[in-house]
Amino acid sequence: MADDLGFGDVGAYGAKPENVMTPNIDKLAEGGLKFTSGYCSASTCTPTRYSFLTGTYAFRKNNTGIAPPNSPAIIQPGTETIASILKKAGYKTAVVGKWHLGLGGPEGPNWNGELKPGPREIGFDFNFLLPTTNDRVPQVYVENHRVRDLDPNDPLWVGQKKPNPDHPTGITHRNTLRMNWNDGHNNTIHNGIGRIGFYTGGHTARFRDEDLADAWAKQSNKWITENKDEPFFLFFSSHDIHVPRMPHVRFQGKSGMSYRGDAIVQLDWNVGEIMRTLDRLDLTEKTLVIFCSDNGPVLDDGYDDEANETLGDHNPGGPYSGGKYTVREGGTRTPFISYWKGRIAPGTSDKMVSTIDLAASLAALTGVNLPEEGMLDSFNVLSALLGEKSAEGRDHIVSQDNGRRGNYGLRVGNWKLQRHDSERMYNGNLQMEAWTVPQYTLFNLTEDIKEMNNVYEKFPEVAKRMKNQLQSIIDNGYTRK
Ligand code: NG6
Ligand code: CA
Repeated sequence: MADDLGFGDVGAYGAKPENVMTPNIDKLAEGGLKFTSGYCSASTCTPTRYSFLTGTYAFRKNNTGIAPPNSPAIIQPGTETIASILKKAGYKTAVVGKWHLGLGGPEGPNWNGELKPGPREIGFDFNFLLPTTNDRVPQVYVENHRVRDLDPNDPLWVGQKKPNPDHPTGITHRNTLRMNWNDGHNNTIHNGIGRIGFYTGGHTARFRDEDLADAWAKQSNKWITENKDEPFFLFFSSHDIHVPRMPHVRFQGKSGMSYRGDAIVQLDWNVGEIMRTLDRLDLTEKTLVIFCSDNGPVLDDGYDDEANETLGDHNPGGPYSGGKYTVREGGTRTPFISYWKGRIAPGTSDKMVSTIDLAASLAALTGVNLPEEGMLDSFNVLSALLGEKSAEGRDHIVSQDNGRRGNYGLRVGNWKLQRHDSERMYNGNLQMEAWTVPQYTLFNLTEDIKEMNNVYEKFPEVAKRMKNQLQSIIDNGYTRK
């Protein structure tokens, strides 16, 4: 799962080689099934990841907006997840990379002690994590229940307020930054970059932004190798191409764009590393690989990294409008590829599938029953993922932007309803401006792929039907039959 990667950000989905090259991801698309209606469930990170793991839409649960640095665990122990399901089927399970779903009990993470509950309490045998996002503090790895390489004599403190009046911040020490901020990201400075939130201590545990991708490759390759003789499930959760975009020096300047493009090259390398490991272990024909993203693209996400200025003719959202934070197609329709050498015939699929469906689909693949009380919105789209003749995708998909009182999108066939409950609505230009719209808008994607022409008044029957459908999806509390 990539982070903030848009529909048009990879070669197989239309990115031009002079802007960015993604040979490893393209290889998956060429040798596997490239979905044109592959979705994630939200246009921000935490709700998509919540739904991906639990198989339930995040808007059903309070408090599933973008998680802050000291967020307690959002998914409670005892909740069935894609990992616990696969564990039941005898799989070894791991998550490597960005978590952003909180750690610890109601009081939040105990950074110097045991960080639980966390992934291990909801079905993962092993975790090696970046706790939230790398623009949020702290810059440390969490390996199983502990911060890795933490020196007990230099305890790690994480908080929302300045720990002391002299604590250097992105405001007081702005001239020392190597990447300037333009919105938020002006609290504690680490590695020359201002962050969201404050922290002190834990110096031996801190990493450099430039080394994240290498750490993910090392840990996932090691874990795959250790578990090669058993069935395994790896949730590989790259931080690329989220801000701060600070790729390793060997990837800097490797795209025709700024660090946003270089981070895509780095992500592609990470994908290649995993595929090379599978090849080396002779596992490629025994492994289903899914490539996806957690939300659509954003250019300027709070740092001056020239993503806008160097964009040229690159289209991060492909043909779609909107992106991260929006309920337009660009917010949740992303690259989505299923690859299984020898099992999935290469091709393109227009079946509607979502990251939220992976739980039910992998349960079907491994012969596990879904819990009666959970995975309320996960559909078994295995036949579509495998590209079988009888393939069935979804007949509808709901998207959301962030927390509970936010905005929704509902796609049924080629009709798209948007519902705006929040006062703030981001516009379609990947800019973070407030935009006022009617509460409901309706679009015909067949002739209006960019959702520009509101036909809500013109098609009152469709509008009414979809409005009611969305309302009952919310009220019923589930969509899985
Ligand atoms: C926003 C941050 C943005 C990003 C986002 C979460 C500011 C001004 N913006 O609040 O930079 O971190 O949260 O992104 O601080 S996500 O992909 O994890 O949802
Ligand atoms: Ca994201």
